[in-house]
Amino acid sequence: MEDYSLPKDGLFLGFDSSTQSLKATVLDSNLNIVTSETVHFDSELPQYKTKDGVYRDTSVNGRIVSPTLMWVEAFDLLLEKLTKSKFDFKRVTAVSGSGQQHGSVYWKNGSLAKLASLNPNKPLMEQLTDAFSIKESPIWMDSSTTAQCKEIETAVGGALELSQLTGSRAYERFTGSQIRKIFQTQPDVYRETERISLVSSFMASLLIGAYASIDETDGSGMNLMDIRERTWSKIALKATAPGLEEKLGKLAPAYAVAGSIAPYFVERFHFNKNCLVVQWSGDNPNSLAGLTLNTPGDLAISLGTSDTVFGIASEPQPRLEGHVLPNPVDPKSYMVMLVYKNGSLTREDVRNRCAERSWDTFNNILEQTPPLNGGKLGFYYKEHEILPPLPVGYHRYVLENFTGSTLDGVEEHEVAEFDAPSEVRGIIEGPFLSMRAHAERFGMPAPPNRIIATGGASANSSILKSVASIFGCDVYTVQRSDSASLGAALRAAHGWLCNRKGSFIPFSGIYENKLENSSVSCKLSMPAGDAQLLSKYTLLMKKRIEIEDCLVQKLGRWQ
Ligand code: 5FX
Repeated sequence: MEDYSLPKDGLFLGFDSSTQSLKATVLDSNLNIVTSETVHFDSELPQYKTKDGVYRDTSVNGRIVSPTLMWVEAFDLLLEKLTKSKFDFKRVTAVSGSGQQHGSVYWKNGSLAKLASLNPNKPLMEQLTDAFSIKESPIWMDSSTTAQCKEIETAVGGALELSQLTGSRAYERFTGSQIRKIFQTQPDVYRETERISLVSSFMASLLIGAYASIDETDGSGMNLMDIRERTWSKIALKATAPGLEEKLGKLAPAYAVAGSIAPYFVERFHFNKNCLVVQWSGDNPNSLAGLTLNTPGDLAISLGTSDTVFGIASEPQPRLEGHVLPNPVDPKSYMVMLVYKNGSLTREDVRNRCAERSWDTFNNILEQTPPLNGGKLGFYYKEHEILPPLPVGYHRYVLENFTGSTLDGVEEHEVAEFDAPSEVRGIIEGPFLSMRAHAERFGMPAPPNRIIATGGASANSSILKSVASIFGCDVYTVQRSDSASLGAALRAAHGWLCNRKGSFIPFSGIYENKLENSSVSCKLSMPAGDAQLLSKYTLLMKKRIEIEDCLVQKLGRWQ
């Protein structure tokens, strides 16, 4: 019997550097949460003047960035908050973290030296003001690189070829096209950059006082990594920008140790000098770990700023839609994922317009409107959507003669508006029908074994009821909606164990016998809806995807 025990008094610290906030979650050796803390960018760092953590540049179509230094200052503030709450940093055995995927940071020539000699008497922000060649990091919401995406796909032989090579076709938010745009439009800045980090490896770099590797899982969100070999792809590098491999550094598995904690943190916050920093990874991969997803057929739906659907696959076939990533907690399998840009901010828009800005009112309306919405289908894109690739705009259709038993004779016509109750149901049913349709097209099992819901909106049982009816399976929730930082804390423990053993150990090793009573257990929240309703939703979904395909033909960014 292997010994997978964690040090009895040890703590495992997981961060989550997300679009709107920076969070920390701390687990003890029984995997119970001992403390958590958050810094909300807009309200706690108002000097950066972000809205939802970002700048939407109205002068350039689709450019969305965040100030890199804000992330550094948020880190200073979060650690100060933990200090004020008398958090005992000495007990932290290992740290890891989660970063919003795809966002990139550009370190100016000479910054490694700065990182390696941080003065513990000063905050990080003061010492890194001048460390970045680009002050505003492009993030996952950006959609300004359509031209570069096309160039990259053409150079590697087409969209499907790129997807088979890197796990995804070219996407505007993926780091490769972002880097290419910088190389093309600001060649001097590109030349002055000695290292390009992802948000995840950037934050890990701060903790180790040196450049941390990009982990293989988050690395697959760049259109630059060969998904099977887990190495930088020469063809993709060449298609993106010259001299890039050197600026990216090496890749590392997500369970590897990035380094020991830098003296800066030992002296300033009294971390133990033996505290290990485990590779940081992307937010969705960390959520997969935090939800303890381990069976193919389990599906996770994360309802946050972006909505994502993900699961595990052993032999995935990358396609034109969706993404394949290495599984962050199992080197043999993969993670498959669908991403929607219009998540919580778009739901809030409808709530504000149609439900008196109140979730209670919204839920009452949702409960009182009939499933299938009388054949009304809404497509709500407050932001340029990723899946499908459609521009900003709301489209509403009414299906004539829709009874739910056949699509024969069912015709749709577009309308300018829905009444408020139909709009409320429309913003819930529409996106979930789309998720189900794309998940099935991508080869995810239908119906899933079960769905584990996470993210802010997973606390809303009226919404979960629709999920259970539309997907036709039981929906589970976790006690905490911050699965990304929780997953990071679990990965910190896992990475520490792998390091002790000197090789990879199964992720389940860390939670064996502990899952039931720990903070990471999940519970059944909503049983599957009835079978008759499910078959009606199946027809509605088919109609929806037909209309969606027409919208893409007419308005899609790739046309
Ligand atoms: C994943 O591909 C995405 O673009 C988003 O889910 C971001 O990771 C959100 F942070």
